[in-house]
Amino acid sequence: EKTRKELMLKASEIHSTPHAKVTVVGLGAVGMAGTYGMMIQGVASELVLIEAEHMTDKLEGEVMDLQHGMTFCRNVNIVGGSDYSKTAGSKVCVVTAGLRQKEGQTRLELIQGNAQLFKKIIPELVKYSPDCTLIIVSNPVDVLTWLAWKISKLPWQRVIGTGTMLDSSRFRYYVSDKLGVSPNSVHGYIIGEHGDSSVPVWSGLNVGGTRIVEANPDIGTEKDDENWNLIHKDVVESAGTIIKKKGYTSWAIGTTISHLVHNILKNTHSVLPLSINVKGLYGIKEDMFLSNPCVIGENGIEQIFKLRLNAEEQSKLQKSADAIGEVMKGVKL
Ligand code: 6V0
Repeated sequence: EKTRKELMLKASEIHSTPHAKVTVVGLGAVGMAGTYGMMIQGVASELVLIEAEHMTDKLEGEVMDLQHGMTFCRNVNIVGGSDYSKTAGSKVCVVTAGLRQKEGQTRLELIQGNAQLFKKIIPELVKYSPDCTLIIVSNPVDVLTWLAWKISKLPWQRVIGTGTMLDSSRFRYYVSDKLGVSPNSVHGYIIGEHGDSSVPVWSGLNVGGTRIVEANPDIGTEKDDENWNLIHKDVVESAGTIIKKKGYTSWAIGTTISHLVHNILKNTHSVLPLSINVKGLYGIKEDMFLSNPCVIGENGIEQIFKLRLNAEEQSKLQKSADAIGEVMKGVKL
């Protein structure tokens, strides 16, 4: 303090109000990759990291390690703890806490343990940041986003699952690799469950202003002698393959989180496939969260695209909704 006074004259009292403040709950592989993405891409001005109490050493180690790189990043303040009062006034809260799949396990099998965790975490987040947008990453993401919406009592537009944003990115990558173009020049969506029953919308896949189905009418079907449908198989199996090889997935979901939070804080109105309440869409009658392309902005979901699905896509989407519905039935609110 003495040295500071020697160096500088105080010109005003500092009243800090939260600006682009983002909370991340759960500092495992996914939470850390998302945090690191946001830090190096200059997405947030304040990052608050929350871990379970028995993980204090891990939390403090991670926070210190990130802080020591702040010199080379755009301005961001990073703090951590297990006390939710630190999260007050967050614009976006990202939940990545919870169990992850073991080799051979499906995402839907994680529900009981992670639902219990959400009953503790979500009320704390909403208590301190009642105006936040909640982003759910933990699996099974569609069912947990629905649960987070129910627990939080926030408007559904502000409770969003990353859903098939990751699956669609994998899809675009594999298509781009086959065509020799950049992944961000490929426009295509995977919708439905983030998981085994996801639905690739081959009918809308386009590159360079051209729908690929017009060049290959059999694309995505068994009839196609180029087997483009294997791309969707690769997408579905990619988490399992990566988990088998390195134990967990992190970098792609980390950049997904960072990109999504950027689009919310910067109010970009970008179109992203996200897990949202689709009641009333495609003949779905009850509250249910699954992925569909949406327009996203600073207050959450702004518009929902009405995809012109062909009969096969529509029937696959119904099956995906049924798979999610089955798991929802087992969750006690
Ligand atoms: P991990 O590395 O085991 O990390 C989970 C973290 O959550 C651990 O550090 C725990 O200590 C922490 N945690 C547990 N309880 C609490 C609590 N009460 N408060 C705060 N933190 C807590 O798992 P990983 O990071 O690999 O995965 C996290 C979740 O993300 C899992 O459910 C994955 O299945 C899911 N993923 C979702 C993806 C998606 O596309 N939606 C992609 C990848 C993983």
